[in-house]
Amino acid sequence: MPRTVVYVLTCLLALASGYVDQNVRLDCYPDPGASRELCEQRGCVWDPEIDPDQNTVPLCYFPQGTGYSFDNGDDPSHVRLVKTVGSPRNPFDKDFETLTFSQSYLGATLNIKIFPSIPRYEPPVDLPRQASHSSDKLSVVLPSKPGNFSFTVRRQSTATDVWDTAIGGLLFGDKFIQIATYLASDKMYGWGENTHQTIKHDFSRYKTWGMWPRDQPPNSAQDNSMNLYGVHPFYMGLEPDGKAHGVLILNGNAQEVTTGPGPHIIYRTIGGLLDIYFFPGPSPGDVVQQYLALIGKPMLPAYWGLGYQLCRYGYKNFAEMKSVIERVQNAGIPLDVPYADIDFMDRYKDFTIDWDSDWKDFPAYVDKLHDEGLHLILIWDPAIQADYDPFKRAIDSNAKFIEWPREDLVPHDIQDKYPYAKDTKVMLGVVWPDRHVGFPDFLDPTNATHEWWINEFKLYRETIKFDGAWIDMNEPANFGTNVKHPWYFDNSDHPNDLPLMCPTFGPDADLDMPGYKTISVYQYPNTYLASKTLCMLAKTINGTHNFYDTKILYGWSESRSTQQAIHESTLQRGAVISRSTFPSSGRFAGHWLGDNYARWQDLRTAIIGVMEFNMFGIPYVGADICGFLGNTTEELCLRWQQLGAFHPFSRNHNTIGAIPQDPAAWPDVAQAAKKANLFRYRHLPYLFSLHFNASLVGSTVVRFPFFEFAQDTVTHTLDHQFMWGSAIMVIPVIYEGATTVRGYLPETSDGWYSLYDAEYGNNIEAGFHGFEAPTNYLIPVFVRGRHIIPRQLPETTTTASRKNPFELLIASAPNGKGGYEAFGDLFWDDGVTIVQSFDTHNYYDVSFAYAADSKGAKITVTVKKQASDVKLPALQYLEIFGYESVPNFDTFTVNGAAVAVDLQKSSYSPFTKVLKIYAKDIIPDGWTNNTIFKVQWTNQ
Ligand code: MIG
Repeated sequence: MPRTVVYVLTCLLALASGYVDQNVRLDCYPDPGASRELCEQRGCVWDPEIDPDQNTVPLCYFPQGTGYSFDNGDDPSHVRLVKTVGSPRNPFDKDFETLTFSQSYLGATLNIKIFPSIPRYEPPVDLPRQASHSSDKLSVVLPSKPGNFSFTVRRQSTATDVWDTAIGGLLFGDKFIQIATYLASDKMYGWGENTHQTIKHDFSRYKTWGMWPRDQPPNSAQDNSMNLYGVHPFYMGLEPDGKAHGVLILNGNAQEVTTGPGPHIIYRTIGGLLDIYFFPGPSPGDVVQQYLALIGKPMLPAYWGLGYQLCRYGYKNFAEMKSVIERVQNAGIPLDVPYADIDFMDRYKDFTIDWDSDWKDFPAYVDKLHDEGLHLILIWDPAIQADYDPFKRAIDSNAKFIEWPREDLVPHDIQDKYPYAKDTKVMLGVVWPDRHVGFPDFLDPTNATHEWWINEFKLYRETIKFDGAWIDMNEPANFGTNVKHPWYFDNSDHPNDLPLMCPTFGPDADLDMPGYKTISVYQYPNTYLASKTLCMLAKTINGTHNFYDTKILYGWSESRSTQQAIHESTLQRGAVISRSTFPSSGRFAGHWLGDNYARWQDLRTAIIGVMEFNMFGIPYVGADICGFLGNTTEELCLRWQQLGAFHPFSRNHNTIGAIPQDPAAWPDVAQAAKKANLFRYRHLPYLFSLHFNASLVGSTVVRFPFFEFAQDTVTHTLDHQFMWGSAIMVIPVIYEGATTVRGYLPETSDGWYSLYDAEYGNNIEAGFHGFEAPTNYLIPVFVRGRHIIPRQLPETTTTASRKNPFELLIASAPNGKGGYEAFGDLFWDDGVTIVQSFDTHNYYDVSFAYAADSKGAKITVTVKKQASDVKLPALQYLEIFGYESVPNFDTFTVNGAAVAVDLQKSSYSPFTKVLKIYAKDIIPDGWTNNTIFKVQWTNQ
């Protein structure tokens, strides 16, 4: 037969059989147990050629034409969809026969919704939903002919389709919803919370990522897609020309996303509806700003919250905690926040102290720490033991707990042991305390739960003066759900409390055993949606909702109440970090990346995790320095201290039973940590300004390098270096035994200067380098030209360093007219006052502009906004990189008046081109005399 005939016949056959190319398939059997027979029963196509051990291609896939149809006579803002005749049925639920497709805008943000005619659950997250702005636009394009329904989301300026759902596969049942789309490129970043080995998703294969909060230590040593503590159904895409867009699917149920080589994605959820937001960018920073206009901008942590933090689980006693703090202080390592983990409590009950041990001395010690300018963060688990005062006060004040839906389901063998719970439907579970616990319903709309939680914080603060809160186990975690012999039965520190059992068969198992359970169940042996948590059929929001729908918001809602509790109990800004998060958690809390391992792989994935959470609107984030689980090593801990000094939330934390890993445990680690922390503390005015800006206008603090250099495609796959704002590039050491690190400085006319031990202040060419990185140097750090960084001499607490004189680091860049320039900003406030609103908040907003040429230089300092109750310490020092002429220090003036330069401390090197000018009171304390300060000098 002629080849063309063969080709035509093959195509016809393919159409008839529904054949789909291996690269663009939509899995019809994402659950376990596929076989040809079962596949065909679903109306799907079975591919006998694929070897599942060699290949990730779906064996059983939806035929072409799966989905809904439409009639294009409709109003395009509300299109009626009808299930396509002959389309396979939803394998897991009954499809709604008709759906509505709607589109609208929130400023520049496009919102597409797909939903049936009956009301559907939408997560009650009360988002600010402010209109966004963009120089570009994304529009919806519908097919010109009636028939199979699909839509594209098209960028107006370039006609790039960022989504094209012509791939088909739309399904919509009560507990199984699916949508699939082609993407504009394979450059996709985000989705969470998962461990990503690379910043960019890998589209060379099919891979499914789970999103469902779980008390699950990340495992970085192995390629996996485990669902971790929080859920972030958000990604950023880079188009072929480097333009960026973002997509949020706002859904509150167990969900997952599959990436495939199309490049395409398949998104599945088991509840709610499809509520999809498209952010047009066109820069990555624009996308984040547009995203945060919708979900809310991050909280501003207290200034001390940016100090170094030291924690461990399993201090043997208070004496040990005290001695560790003292040895870290004695080593001269900056330290602001020591913690105690659950060890100090009376049998792990919140709001208690173990008075029968030496922890009785803890509260007095905290007062002493305060006198020294340190602050304290304590841990709270959400679960409250059912037989002590906080629980009784909750019941008495009508606070709500997660409950059984009906009295006849309550297990009385457990309930009746607890007089306060006996006549309630509170769903009792098991966590660290010795006896059963209830889980406060922080979504309770009556406010009684919120008020009770705040009141407990206030009462407790009469005992111990904490300043911030670490909220753990809020997925929420419950031990041993549906397990007859849970792990704690064999634990010497936990009694054998009867575990929580959820209905897994019969009419009450609808929610606990839905048709499709997502990869967050399928990837673990003997697992349910309720594993490690509460039963799906439990009731929340004062009995109106199922835990099946609201579990995702548990950490979010606890964060909201806890931020308020910290504010009301301390009357200060404080800081909260939460293990479980959801879009908009950043408004209330930061995050740590959970129970990582003390392994090099985990150090590497931490770099990625911190950049991702910044993109998710939670910039106050870090990983446990030196690693939590397992024993660290001296070298790993040293490198991690060096890296962690650049993470916004910078905390060394260790698990029970592991060897000590405070930085003073080894002299070399102590030296490295001291050096790295002193660098951090010196640059805190910049780091704080980045946080301030993030809260004020919506931005990131730590950034993927591609945020700044989207046109430089090398940055699109840089996995292990990151930026502080737009100005500082950090290239950490990530391999054992390394004394150099291969790193990349993006191509830019701004130029780069070294900020670390090797070639400090020198101009460094763009491109790949093997940077020197011995353990006694800082890790390689560079400042980008055209930027000005405010800094301060460091001290060993932020309380002290805040009082030191200011400095400006000026990294100059050619201005294109034969001269040089640089710009920067500083935000400053008292560091502790609660930010009710930036309109009324007391803060400094200062901008810096530098200009130089062969004749001389000028720095214009503009105090755009001045706080009335805070004094900005004097500006005394200027350090300029890339200064090309020999200055004449005698000509130094501020606003026309001569100011004496301290010639002992000032210098210029024509070789390194570093100029240092020290003068007492370049700008005196308060920066108050003027709103503009002109600092000038001429050259020789
Ligand atoms: O079941 O409080 O992620 O940071 O040290 C473990 C003890 C409970 C888990 C947290 C970890 C903390 C630990 N907690």
